[in-house]
Amino acid sequence: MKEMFKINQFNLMASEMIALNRSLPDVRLEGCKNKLYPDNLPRTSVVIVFHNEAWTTLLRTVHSVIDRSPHTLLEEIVLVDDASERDFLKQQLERYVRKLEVPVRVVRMEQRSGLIRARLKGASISTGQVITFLDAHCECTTGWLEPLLARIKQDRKTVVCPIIDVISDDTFEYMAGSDMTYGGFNWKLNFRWYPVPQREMDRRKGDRTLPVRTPTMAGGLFSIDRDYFQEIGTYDAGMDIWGGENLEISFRIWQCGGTLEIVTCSHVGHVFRKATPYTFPGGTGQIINKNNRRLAEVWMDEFKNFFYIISPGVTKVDYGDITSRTALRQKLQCKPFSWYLENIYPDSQIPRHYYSLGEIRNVETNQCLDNMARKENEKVGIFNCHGMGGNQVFSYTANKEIRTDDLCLDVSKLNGPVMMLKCHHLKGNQLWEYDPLVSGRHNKKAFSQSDAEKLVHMFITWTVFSQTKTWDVTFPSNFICKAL
Ligand code: UD2
Ligand code: MN
Repeated sequence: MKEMFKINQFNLMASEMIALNRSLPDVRLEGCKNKLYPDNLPRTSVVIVFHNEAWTTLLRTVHSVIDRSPHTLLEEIVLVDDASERDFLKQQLERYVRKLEVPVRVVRMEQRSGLIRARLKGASISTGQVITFLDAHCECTTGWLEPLLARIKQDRKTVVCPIIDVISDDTFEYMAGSDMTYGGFNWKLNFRWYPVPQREMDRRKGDRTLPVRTPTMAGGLFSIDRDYFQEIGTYDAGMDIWGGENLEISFRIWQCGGTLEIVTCSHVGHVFRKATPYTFPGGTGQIINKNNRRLAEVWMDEFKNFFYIISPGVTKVDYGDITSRTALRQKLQCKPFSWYLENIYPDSQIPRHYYSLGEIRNVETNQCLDNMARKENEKVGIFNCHGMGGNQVFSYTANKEIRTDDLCLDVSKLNGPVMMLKCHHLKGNQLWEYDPLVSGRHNKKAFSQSDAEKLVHMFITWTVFSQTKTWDVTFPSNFICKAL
């Protein structure tokens, strides 16, 4: 079992013991089970790209689509082989799918191209009015398709994702995903799930069966109107192998006038893995950084600096030519990233309003605040400044937090210690006041230097439940916050 696990980074032995058409629990909310949808929904092509996928997971994906979708709504299934090296994925696969009761086409990339260009290929040869993308290790559950298509029929500029349930990489047990999480991202441009905020619950008047507007999509599972996919510029074909395309298309949809939603009545399972089983020709980090740079350069305006400053080294990676993508943004007259942060993702880790982004340095000792292992519930550290961003980057936000990514400086007890805790947006222990009088008292030298370098001064008072205290406990007294 352990040997086989390495092949795909999931329990292949378990997968092989499970039927390709196994039953699954109906995990939908009760209110979803008897919803009615129009008869004349648009038909979809289902595009599944794969590189060296296991036979059983790939075919279980295909069977679950066929078994749990009304065939009147299924135009075809398109399997795009991204230059796999396994024999069983060649003729054996073609022979197998020929017998299935829904047309399944197999197309092959001539060389390893990555999931982005493979999906573009699949989309270009497919013919359905809607295109539905799935990873190659998914299982669709009862009623997954109708709510997705119905939403697109209502509004062709709405791009829809199902709730992604978890298929255990160890036991293949099927576990319902939550309708109370939606997609976001952090300063490193990693996609992350976060709790659906209250404003979005309110907008739906508490009805959890209504779609959730989500700032980003996970990437693998979504449906989109074919013409709309064209109109908003499909994918960035300059992105390689894996990564970045999910945030890129999410930003693009929102900034260019579309809507991105999680349709909570639709559930599709996915095998989440802890490691990637396949190679990244050219180096994993290089490729992901390149893709992320392309999306940051095209879509994020000045907010790309949060990414650059926290990920030292990223800026050394060449991101190629982006002129066609910036031209697209121009042509579609897309809104600025600040609009997206303000209106679509106000709970973002990247603050829309901030005064300073950089290190917090003691000019006398040349030591900097450092959040060490970027761990929650750790005391904030003080180390020699390295000027490389990463753990020594903080921003002072309009909410008066001193934050790095999703962690905030927090003093819960009188006289410290100062901890890094998850930002809670409630001010209180995470509210930092800038008081020039107090900082002036501490160090005049800092100010004389500051004029030349546009230093933002020190924040040394804190407010706990509206009581302001001067803070002279854990920090050296004369820190300054300086833009890197
Ligand atoms: C997530 C997405 C995935 C994609 C990725 C970011 C979900 C459930 N999955 O990662 O779809 O958006 O984030 O890029 O939202 N593949 C190829 N060629 C390659 C590499 C991968 O065809 O060079 C295929 C692979 O076989 C799979 C799909 O692309 O079917 C996605 O890859 P993954 O499963 O390794 O990505 P995942 O789920 O970790
Ligand atoms: Mn996957």
